[in-house]
Amino acid sequence: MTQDVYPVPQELCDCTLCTDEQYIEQYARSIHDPDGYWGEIAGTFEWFKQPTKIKNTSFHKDDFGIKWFEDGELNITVNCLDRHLKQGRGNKIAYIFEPDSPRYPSGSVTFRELHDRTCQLANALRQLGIQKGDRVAIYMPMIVDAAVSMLACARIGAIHTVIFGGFSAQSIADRVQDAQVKLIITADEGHRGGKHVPLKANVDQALKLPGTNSVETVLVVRNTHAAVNMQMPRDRWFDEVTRNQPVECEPERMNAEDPLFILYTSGSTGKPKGVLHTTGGYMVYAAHTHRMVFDLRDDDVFWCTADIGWITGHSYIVYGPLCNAATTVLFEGIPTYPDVRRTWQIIDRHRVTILYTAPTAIRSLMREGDENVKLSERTSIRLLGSVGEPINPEAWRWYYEVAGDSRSPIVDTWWQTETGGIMISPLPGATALKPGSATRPFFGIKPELVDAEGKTLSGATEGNLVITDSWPGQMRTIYGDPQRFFDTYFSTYPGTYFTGDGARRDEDDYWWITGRVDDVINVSGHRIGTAEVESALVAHPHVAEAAVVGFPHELKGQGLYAYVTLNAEVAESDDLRTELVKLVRTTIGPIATLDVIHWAPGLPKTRSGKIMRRILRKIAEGELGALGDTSTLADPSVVDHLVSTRSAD
Ligand code: 6R9
Repeated sequence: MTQDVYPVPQELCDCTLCTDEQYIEQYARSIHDPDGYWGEIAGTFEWFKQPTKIKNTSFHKDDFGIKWFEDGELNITVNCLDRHLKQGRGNKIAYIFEPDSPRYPSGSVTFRELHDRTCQLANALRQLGIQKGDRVAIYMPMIVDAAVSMLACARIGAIHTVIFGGFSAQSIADRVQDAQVKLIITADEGHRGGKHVPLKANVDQALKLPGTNSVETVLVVRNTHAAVNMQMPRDRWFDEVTRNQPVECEPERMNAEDPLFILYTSGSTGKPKGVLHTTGGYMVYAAHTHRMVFDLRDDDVFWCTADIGWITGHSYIVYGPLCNAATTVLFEGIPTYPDVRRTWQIIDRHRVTILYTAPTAIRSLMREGDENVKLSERTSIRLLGSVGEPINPEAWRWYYEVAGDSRSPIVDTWWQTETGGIMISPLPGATALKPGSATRPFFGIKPELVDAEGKTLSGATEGNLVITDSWPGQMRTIYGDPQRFFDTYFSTYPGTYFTGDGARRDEDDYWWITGRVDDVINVSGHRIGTAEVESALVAHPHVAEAAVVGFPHELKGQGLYAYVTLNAEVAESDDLRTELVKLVRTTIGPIATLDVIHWAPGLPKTRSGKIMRRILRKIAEGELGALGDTSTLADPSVVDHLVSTRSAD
């Protein structure tokens, strides 16, 4: 445990959106008078009809429901685009585009141009028969047209579901089927780290899989200009359908509680769930957190390195920054291409003032040594951010001292796909920092710790992290499965939202997130459900059974450790090992790369047949002396075997 405290720099105290005193006062108000607090914030946005009802929420079974601003009407793209044009900011740069290869020139798009491109695509989508409520999938590289695609859907009230460009054909098909997607927007190929990603070919393959015939149209952006198969009349070129469209498009009038998007994320059981966010609450929360947590100024150049396929990209590359009229860097590539200096070069080239990235990226840059960083100036940087997984104090200090020259505060932001925006984080002008702590709750957020029985814990202690009341950015349901929504999040500790994370609260009421307490593994900041990996493994004809757990990994935070039981008469071999690793990668995507396969003639199970993951986790972690009670196992000798074969694997 670290006792280091980094106070708020003096110069920030004088020019910040929120001082410590203001935080304490406004936080108290946001908790005691959420209607007053959020009503005021909502009033700073543009609505067709201002909401008069602010909060109407209950986490209890009998009257369960989550509604914010329920009689308000708006279109989020009016707030992201039109509003700024009206205020004379049409020529401000919305996106600075940095291509995968630094040999190509970077580009930029103003709010006016972004508005026009959004309207053109929105008109084209309407012409292709897309209406309010229809689902549109977006499977794109990190290019401006990806943001344009999201905005065009929102313009006409279509519900977008962005599928990360690293996902496989099978993952695309699963999502298309679950959301009954009508149209897909993709590109011929993506560029990533000097390689070409065959996006259109993956879509073609996905649409051959069963359950995908809801798709009527595939729009294809010409990005690398590679030759791709176009299946007429299903496939249409993006530039051809948008080229002659007017640059104005009547925004759809949306109720605040109308869906904005679905984003699939892994849970502890079954297939990924479609997290559904609605329009009004999500907008207010994404924009307000972005402004306050990054202490935003008009001349900031904000760079969030996430992919738009994740919630971080949705909230802090697209909706939050655009609502705040911020200038954002959109980077097509990866931090280590063509070499490890790239991140720092981009910062200098575009005079980035705020860098928001993930601990896994920080650790991999840290490993390359300080010299590579020191070749750059980084004098533009004034604030650093971290998201996606717990940041270890060592990486925190390196980020602070080397990347930030001990000048810029770090906001360690804890939140989730389900929460829509940042939940626990320092505010740079208000909060003294402790390396590794996400510090204090954002306005309106009431975290608590409970023990396994659901008893509320007080004082400095550790437990399961729950949130006891609703906030505007909260997800509203799992698409098509409201019962699963309730069961997953509100039934474990009745009356509260269960995050799936564990946390510690220290003597200063600072929060320290300790990681997932459920069967979700956080690999390089990406959530992977053990159940998904296991079902990919058992699909192999030679595999009888599989159990997957996480284990500490130096770079990725957590790695994937699979125990695999083969069918009788099948021999263990390195070829089979390679085949299984490949199988999981092609079923889910390259983010699901197994680090260890441990052949297990048997798995430790209770007498009722439940796999004892706690024991498997301990073996994977190498904590062989701390296996705990194994007496309830149906066959304790299974554990001895796994322990004795561990190092051999
Ligand atoms: C935004 C995002 C959510 C899970 C979450 C937690 C972990 C995210 C964190 C963090 C410690 C932080 N997590 N931020 N853990 N400190 N600052 O990452 O969403 O992909 O849904 O992941 O990530 O375990 O529950 P998502």
